[in-house]
Amino acid sequence: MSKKTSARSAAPSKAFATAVETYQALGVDVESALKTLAATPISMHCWQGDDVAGFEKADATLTGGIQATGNYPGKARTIDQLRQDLELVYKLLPGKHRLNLHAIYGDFGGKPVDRDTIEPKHFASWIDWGKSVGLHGMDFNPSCFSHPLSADGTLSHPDKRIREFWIRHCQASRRIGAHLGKKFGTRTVTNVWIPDASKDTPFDRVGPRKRLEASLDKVFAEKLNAKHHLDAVESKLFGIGAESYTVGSHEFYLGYALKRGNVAYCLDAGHFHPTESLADKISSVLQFAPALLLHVSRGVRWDSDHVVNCDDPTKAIFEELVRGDFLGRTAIGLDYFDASINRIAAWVIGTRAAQKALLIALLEPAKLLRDAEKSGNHALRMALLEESRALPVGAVWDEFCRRHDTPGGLGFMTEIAAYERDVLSKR
Ligand code: RNT
Ligand code: ZN
Repeated sequence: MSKKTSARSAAPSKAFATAVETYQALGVDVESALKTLAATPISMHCWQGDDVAGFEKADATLTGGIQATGNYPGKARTIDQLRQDLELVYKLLPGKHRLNLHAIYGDFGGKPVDRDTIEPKHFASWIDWGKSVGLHGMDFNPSCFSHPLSADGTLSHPDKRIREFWIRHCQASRRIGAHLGKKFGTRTVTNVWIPDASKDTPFDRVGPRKRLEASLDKVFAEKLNAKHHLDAVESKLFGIGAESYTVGSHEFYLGYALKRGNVAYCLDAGHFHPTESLADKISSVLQFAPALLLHVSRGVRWDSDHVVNCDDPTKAIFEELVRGDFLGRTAIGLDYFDASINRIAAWVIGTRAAQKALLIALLEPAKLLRDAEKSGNHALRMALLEESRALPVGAVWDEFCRRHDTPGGLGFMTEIAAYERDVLSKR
């Protein structure tokens, strides 16, 4: 992208040269790690910019058991504002990335367009904009929430007419996804998540799941070009007002993805019991499913969608992707929405945190760790893992940022503060 403002400093730092030697002594090739990092786009979610409101109408209310808390000033209220914000975000991210759109973010030109009648043309201006800022591509999602017909369920609703409305919406969304993929020449993932669930203990757990399966079969019936398009289904354990039963549970969607064979399974880091490890699920899912979509998120005590940090659970996810050689079969998306801090900082910090977690994983002394484990030397394995925790990754990260003409260290916060002063505070 020719988007960076900061002047690139002429040469790598001394700290980087020392770091390369340190990693080399552990059998780690820093240049190859940087190459893989540069070749791994993150699909950044558009909905961090406006608390999942979208552009169907002003003051949309978010429903479906998901919630953005906080009231930080400056949120994007128009498509132009959201794009202006995103331009700054992409400028502050090293590498080429993707944008993940929800159906409610269409360019509807102020006219009411119901969800079952959305078309590729409503996303034409997004494609033009995305190309103009050099995006790697776009991903897509039907929006089966925040709608009068989604209050009591969508694809599993007992009323056939309501189910069919949402089937049409998901079918339309897949066509838009395939269109985006074709236009960008990279594969678009269209991910289906529905909020269908029950606050209190249901009597019948079977009926809704049968209906959901039948609806999904209709949604996915049309064959789309796999070169441009990949379907995904996202499971969940619980949400607000959805504490007792979720129709599209982990077992349900894992089974469904496997039944179809060409549908990716989406693991969201906030969608499991807080003591479960998302990272541990990756190798099991990819043992059988063709592809994985990740919603990297940070649930704090519940599916709270806090900004992603480079914390232990996040690092563990990326370690698994690298150790298992799964990067080629995994689409990495983010899913969080924090309205309590500067939203642009939330985007940038979270995306950079995911990239840093990937870099740390790519810099593990993998060969030595494998050898230690193979020979049964578990003390050495532990020592190596401990050693890895204090390796000079910061110098490598800064070099990556330098090569991509992006501020290293905390430099990005200076640009965000200036934008807050000049743009956000005037909204
Ligand atoms: C909800 C799911 C879903 C949404 C977005 C907006 O729990 O995680 O992915 O967050 O589609
Ligand atoms: Zn999600």
